[in-house]
Amino acid sequence: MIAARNLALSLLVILASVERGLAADIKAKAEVSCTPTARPLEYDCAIKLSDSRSGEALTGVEVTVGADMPSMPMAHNVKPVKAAPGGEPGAYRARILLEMYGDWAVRVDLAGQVRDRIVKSMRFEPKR
Ligand SMILES: [Cu+2]
Repeated sequence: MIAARNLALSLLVILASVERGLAADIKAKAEVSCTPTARPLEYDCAIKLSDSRSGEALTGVEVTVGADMPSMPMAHNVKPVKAAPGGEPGAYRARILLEMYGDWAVRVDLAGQVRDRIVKSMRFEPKR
C-alpha cells in the first residue's frame, strides 16, 4: 500500500513538472521599435510581446533589453535595462543608451512566467 501511494505521489510530481515545462515552453514573439530621444544615441524602445503560436499578448513578464554589436565583439558594454509595462497588454518600454551608431543586435530577455531570449538586428543612424 505504501509503495502504491509513493508511486501515485511521484506520478503527481512528474505531471506537475511536465505542466511547468510546457508553461516555460512558450515561444515569444517580439516587435521592437526604437525612436531617438533628444539625447544622442539614446532611444526609447517599444516592445510588443506575444505568444508566437496563439498570438496572445504576453503580460506580466520581466523584460530586460540589452544590445551588442555583432561586428565588434567585446568592444561594447551597453548596460541592460529593465523594461516597464507599456499602455496595453503585452506592451513594454525601455530606454537604451548605445555607444555608437551602426548595426546592433538588440537583445530582449524574458524572465518570470515566460523565459525566452529574442535578438533583433537593428540599424541605428544619426538623426538628420
Ligand atoms: Cu561598435
